[in-house]
Amino acid sequence: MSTSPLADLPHETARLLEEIAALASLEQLRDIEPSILGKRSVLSSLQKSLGVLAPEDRRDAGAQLQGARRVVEAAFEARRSDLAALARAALLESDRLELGDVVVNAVRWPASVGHPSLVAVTQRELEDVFVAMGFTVSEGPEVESDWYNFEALNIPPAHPARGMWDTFYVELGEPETVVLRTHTSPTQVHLKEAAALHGSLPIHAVMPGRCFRRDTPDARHLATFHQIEGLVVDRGIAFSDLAGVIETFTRAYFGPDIESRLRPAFFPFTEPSAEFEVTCTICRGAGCRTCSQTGWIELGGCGMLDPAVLDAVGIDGDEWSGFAFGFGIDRCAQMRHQIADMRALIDNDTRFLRQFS
Ligand code: FA5
Repeated sequence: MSTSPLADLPHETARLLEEIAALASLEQLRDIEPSILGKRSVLSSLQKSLGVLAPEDRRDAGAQLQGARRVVEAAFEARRSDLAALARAALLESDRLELGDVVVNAVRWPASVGHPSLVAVTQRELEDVFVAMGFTVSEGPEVESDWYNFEALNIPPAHPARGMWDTFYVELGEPETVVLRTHTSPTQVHLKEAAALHGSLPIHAVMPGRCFRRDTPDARHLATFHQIEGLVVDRGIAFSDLAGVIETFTRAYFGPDIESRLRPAFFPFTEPSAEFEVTCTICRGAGCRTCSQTGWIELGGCGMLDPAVLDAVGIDGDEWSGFAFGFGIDRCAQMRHQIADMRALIDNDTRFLRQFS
């Protein structure tokens, strides 16, 4: 008489249960899973061996094997959750703080209540400078549609100039139609639209706010930073008006010792366009790591409004003209306070922060 293929099943089941009980970590459990429950496991090869049985014996043997498999699977899952609980407990234990790990300072009075960040202070100072020059202050949304951030600024989809702004997209609506604004320029669009709608031209406004770019942080860049946008829409505005505003701003904010210059540049929404630079205050123009050895730091872009961006919001470009600018607030703070690396602004090192309280 031939022996049943399942003669060893009780013994094999007991062996598997012992093996499972002996598992000491989730890694071991993961490693051993294929040999206990997988295609090459003892249980699977026993399953294959049932083919030699007569059909009426095969059903009983199949049920017996299924029963054994369920026991092994249940033991395996129970061990998995025990080991997971042990791993969690070990992690909590290793993270536990001992009394000596925490230094509790007796509260001294008056307790420190913190202070506005250097960037917030700088933003207020810049607003003050422009308000003194007759500008109003407006704010716009940080999440924008593609139209406000790009299209209304003369940057249609797939335009190569989009490469100038490495954009974070928000998962809303059609793919790549909602963005975290890459600059404050979309706020100009909101202002121009509202003025066209309400017939409230001219505009002399600045618009500060937070911007976002997929820029790798370095000595002069952060992924979340701040700009202050300027917009003038009026009759008979010339480039000399723009240059005059920038010159007045530089003297008011940085004082007479800082040299500034405008260099020709390209922005799709202004023509002509320029970059506004100041002497690097870290090296006083000699060249250093902060200014990439150039002696100059770019603070912003500016230019005369392209008539196409006035048309886009329904303002008659024959009657109205103007200029716009966008300065980095963090950059202004960096140059004014000679901060060699902009990342210090977000490191939260209290020794650094305390200097600006
Ligand atoms: C612009 O963003 C244009 N919107 C400026 C503009 C407005 C031009 C109106 C013409 C008319 P740009 O990408 O060069 O341009 O940025 C302007 C300034 O923002 C930079 O000079 C810099 O001071 C600041 N800036 C830009 N990217 C970063 C960043 N990743 N981190 C910190 N500051 C930044």
